[in-house]
Amino acid sequence: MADWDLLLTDARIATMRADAPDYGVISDGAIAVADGSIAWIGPQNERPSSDAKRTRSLHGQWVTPALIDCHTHLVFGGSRAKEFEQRLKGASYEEIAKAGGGILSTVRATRDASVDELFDVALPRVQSLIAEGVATIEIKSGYGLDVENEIKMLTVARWLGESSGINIRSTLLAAHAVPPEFKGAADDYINLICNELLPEVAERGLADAVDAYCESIAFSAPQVAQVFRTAIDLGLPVKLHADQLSDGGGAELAAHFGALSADHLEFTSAAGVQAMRKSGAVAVLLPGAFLTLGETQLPPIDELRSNDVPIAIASDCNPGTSPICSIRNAMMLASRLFKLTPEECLAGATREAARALGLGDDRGTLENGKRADIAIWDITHPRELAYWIGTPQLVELLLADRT
Ligand code: DI6
Ligand code: FE
Repeated sequence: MADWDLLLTDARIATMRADAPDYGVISDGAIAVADGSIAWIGPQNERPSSDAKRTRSLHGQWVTPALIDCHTHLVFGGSRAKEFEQRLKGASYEEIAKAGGGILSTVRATRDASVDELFDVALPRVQSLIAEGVATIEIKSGYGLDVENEIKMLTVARWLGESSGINIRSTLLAAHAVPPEFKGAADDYINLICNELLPEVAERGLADAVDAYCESIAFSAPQVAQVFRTAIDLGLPVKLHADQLSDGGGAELAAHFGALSADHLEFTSAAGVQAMRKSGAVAVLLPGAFLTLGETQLPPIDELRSNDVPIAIASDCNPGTSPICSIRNAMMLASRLFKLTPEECLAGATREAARALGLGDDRGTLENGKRADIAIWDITHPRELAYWIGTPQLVELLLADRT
């Protein structure tokens, strides 16, 4: 009987291991896969002799860990192109939100859509990420804002996971905006989330994590804390949209609750970075939102680097602030706007994105025992992955479940 299901030979491998320099390159490598996991990886001339059901030479092509988009809102109804136009004519994101547009206009369209309709508009967004080499996507709720519609969104996310062939992690983001029926009564909405929605979501296993939006146009730190305490009591990990438009102490709040990640971080202070360093939270940077909102305040990149806070990059795909359903474009923007190196960009969409989802032990690098989600590329070096704009270089995405 064969020991391995698949043996890839003659590969140039960017393992992206945390403990190896320069992309963790193995220039003349082989990878053996068994039961969907990497059973052996290393230089070809060190490969033990073992039988494989299938052997495939990659003829010197590059392979990397499959990409991971660890922060998206890609399930939503309607379109916000009109607001995009309004913003270009001078209206601010906050002004539009306060006038009942913004997130709330997507809430109306999402509430009006059926499960089937939401699935049908979201699937092409998932497929466009897969076409770029993405094998794990996080999808947030947050446009339902009541028990029925938040659960509808999470159901769509689970369904996308079952039908797309890749791994989808779903996140409950009920504390995204105050729903219209709770205008002026945000605390009551928080109570609804904590007393009704979260227990039901946890019991039905519909979410892998819980997120919240801590911002002056959304929820205060004490309101987020109440949601986080409830989530943690129910055994769900937490993460936070933090300090995107102002320094609301979001990074500190996320760190205090042991959050997997704090995301955005444009206005995070030095104290916030320190708190993240101590807690081990991943910094998820979202350059698509930075670009779309025309932000000028950069996240504290040097501070994050010098404190060894892991930096992930995600698309933040959403109709309002980041209409970018592309992790490759997010990597490209992170290099141009945030001056991340190409290696940081690739690590941010593989190793660190896996950590941001609490999946660092399972995927995100090519190492023994990890999931065999592998991207094969037509490139001269992995630094090209943050360099080209709009050039699809994926040759093939190998998925662990299908090897
Ligand atoms: N921050 C964002 O950038 C998105 N959500 C959030 O909390 C915006 C979502 C939207 O405008 O629809
Ligand atoms: Fe977001």
